[in-house]
Amino acid sequence: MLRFTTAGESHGQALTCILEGMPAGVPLLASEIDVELARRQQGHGRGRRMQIEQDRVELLSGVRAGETLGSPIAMLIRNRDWKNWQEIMDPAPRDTDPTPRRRAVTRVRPGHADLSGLLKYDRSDARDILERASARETTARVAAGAVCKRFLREFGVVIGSHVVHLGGVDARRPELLPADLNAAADASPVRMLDAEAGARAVARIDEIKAAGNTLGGICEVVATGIPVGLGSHVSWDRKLDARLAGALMSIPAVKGVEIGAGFAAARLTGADVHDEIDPAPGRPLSGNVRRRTNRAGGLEGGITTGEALVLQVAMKPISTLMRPLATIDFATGRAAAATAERSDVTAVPALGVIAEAAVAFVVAHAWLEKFGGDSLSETRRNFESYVARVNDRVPADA
Ligand code: EPS
Repeated sequence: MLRFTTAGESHGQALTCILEGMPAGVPLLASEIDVELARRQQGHGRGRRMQIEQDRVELLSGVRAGETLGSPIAMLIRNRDWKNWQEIMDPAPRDTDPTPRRRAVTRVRPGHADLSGLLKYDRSDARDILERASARETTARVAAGAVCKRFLREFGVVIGSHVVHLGGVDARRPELLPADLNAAADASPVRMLDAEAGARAVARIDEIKAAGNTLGGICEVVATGIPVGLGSHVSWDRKLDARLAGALMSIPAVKGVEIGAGFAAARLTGADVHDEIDPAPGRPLSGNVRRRTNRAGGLEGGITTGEALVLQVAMKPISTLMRPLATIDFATGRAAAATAERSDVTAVPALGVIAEAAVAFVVAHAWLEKFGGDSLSETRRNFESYVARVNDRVPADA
């Protein structure tokens, strides 16, 4: 079974990730993972930290001569900023340590994990919480997702994303998405496909930055090349909708996920929502049919339909404001202005890249559940024999 875990603090030595369950024989280069890490660092509205870091992965295990071995893949991404934080983050006690250590955070930020974490973990410096709650951790998730993407690419699955809303600015969604969605989105400083809206979003970010405030937004993730039949209708925890939503909701600051038409479907009638089906010979991945529309977002009954997976992910504004909100000082119990740590004005352009990684992991997990083998070739045989069977079920000349 495919699984991964990450470790690492935002200003610690490094972020790490162990991904286990990837079959042997998947071509994999560190440079391919680095491409995804670099994409995550982009976007107008990021803070100074992204100028310090140039995230690069070191493959510590599980890969040899450019191919996975089937053993756990351990990945390390060093924090360049660590050299500025050693004294603050040193795992060992230091004789010269003041109590608390320098840069202690007690003016807890509304919206961050600071206060709830302090109370839950019985700490007195919110740095003990925020270092792990920071979205820096998503670097390690993107590394895991990059390996999953590389695996899925062997089968023709492509996962991309773009920003559809940022801080009050809606981007027009083209009827037909560009053939290379990520190339088109990555060319925009806010990853929007609508250049005019993109320019307005950039101006809005600059305006909000000057006001010491922050912005949220919405990304759309699209995955193509997935056959009918991943996930299952039979039990709650096997429904792919639930797994996708769970993985996406676990991204820091994400507050909502929609699948296909999402919440809008609840306001419409059945005739306006459900995707009618036509015969379509030559589409083996969907059983030689085509939905006239894809309001279901590629999922019916918790199972993929063979149409594109389409998901939207909503992120709230970042909770570190340079013009801080009212809070309490945990050290004194008195009213105070929240800590204003260096942060981003918005990370919505990066959200899409992180969401792609989350979707890649869930799809790869479901893929291996259905077609799983210890090697890529075994997995491919299982996949091909299943697709051949699906292809036979609906007569091509129906
Ligand atoms: C982030 C690194 C962080 C922030 C941001 C995401 O760097 P630093 O804390 O050193 O400025 O830029 O973290 C947050 C938005 C947050 O709320 O913690 C990154 O690598 O994505």
